[in-house]
Amino acid sequence: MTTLHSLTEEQKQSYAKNGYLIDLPPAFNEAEMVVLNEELKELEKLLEPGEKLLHTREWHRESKWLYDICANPQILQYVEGILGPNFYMWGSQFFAKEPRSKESVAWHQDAYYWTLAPHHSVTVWLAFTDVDEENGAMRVIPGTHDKGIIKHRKIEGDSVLKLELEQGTFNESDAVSLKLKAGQLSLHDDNIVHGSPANQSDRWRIGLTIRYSSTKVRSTVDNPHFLTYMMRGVDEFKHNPYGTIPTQRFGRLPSDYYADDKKVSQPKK
Ligand SMILES: O=C(O)CCC(=O)C(=O)O
Repeated sequence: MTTLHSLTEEQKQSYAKNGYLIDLPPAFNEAEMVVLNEELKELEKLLEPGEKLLHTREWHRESKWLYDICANPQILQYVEGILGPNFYMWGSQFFAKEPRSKESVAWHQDAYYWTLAPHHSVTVWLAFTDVDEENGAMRVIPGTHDKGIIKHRKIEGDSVLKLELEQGTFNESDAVSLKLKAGQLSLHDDNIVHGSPANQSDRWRIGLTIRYSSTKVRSTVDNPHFLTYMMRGVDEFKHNPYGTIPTQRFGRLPSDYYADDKKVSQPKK
């Protein structure tokens, strides 16, 4: 059995100060990433016409392959360094940009979208391809995670998210690009200001986001779509309902699963 890497005190302090962390030993090696990228094609076969990888939100509920990635021991070891011993996973979604895609992700804070309290959630962004400035790596504004929630406004255009932070509410020149090799991951706080530009390269840019929260975090609305999976420790609070671990290797949620999103305010991106 391979030894798991834990976050060092220095790394924990850096996360607390900046709201994100990179430069960690990879969760998956090169050979494993080749296999995972092949297997991803099986998941893609389940997409319906007009859908893309972004539409895989929460498919870990129907796909054991995806669930197992979310429950990967090395990933959980890093998350434990941020959230402590008791936490669950509730969200997953691919963010992919094909070569030369104009699609961007507008500057935003995850917590603006999510009806969760208190503030103690972390996202793992697992690189399926190498990501850098040219192919549209995620960018963060260090230190914005502890400045509270900023107002967002509705937008149209090339961003896959239709809300963005109002101009002048943060300093874009402070942005840091989260450059990763396939198999590496970044961690980011749900309040940090982040987004990503278009893919200007001839390469794909694919990442899997996985959302984890401390067991003290609960959904602040009655939301049938919010299902949690204990990943480590004990659930002392039992605030949230549990999901069922899937048995089939590749499966998907129905395409109309989130059709009533407008009725229930709920974690969504
Ligand atoms: O992959 C991206 O560009 C954006 C992902 C994102 O917004 C997130 O993980 O919260």
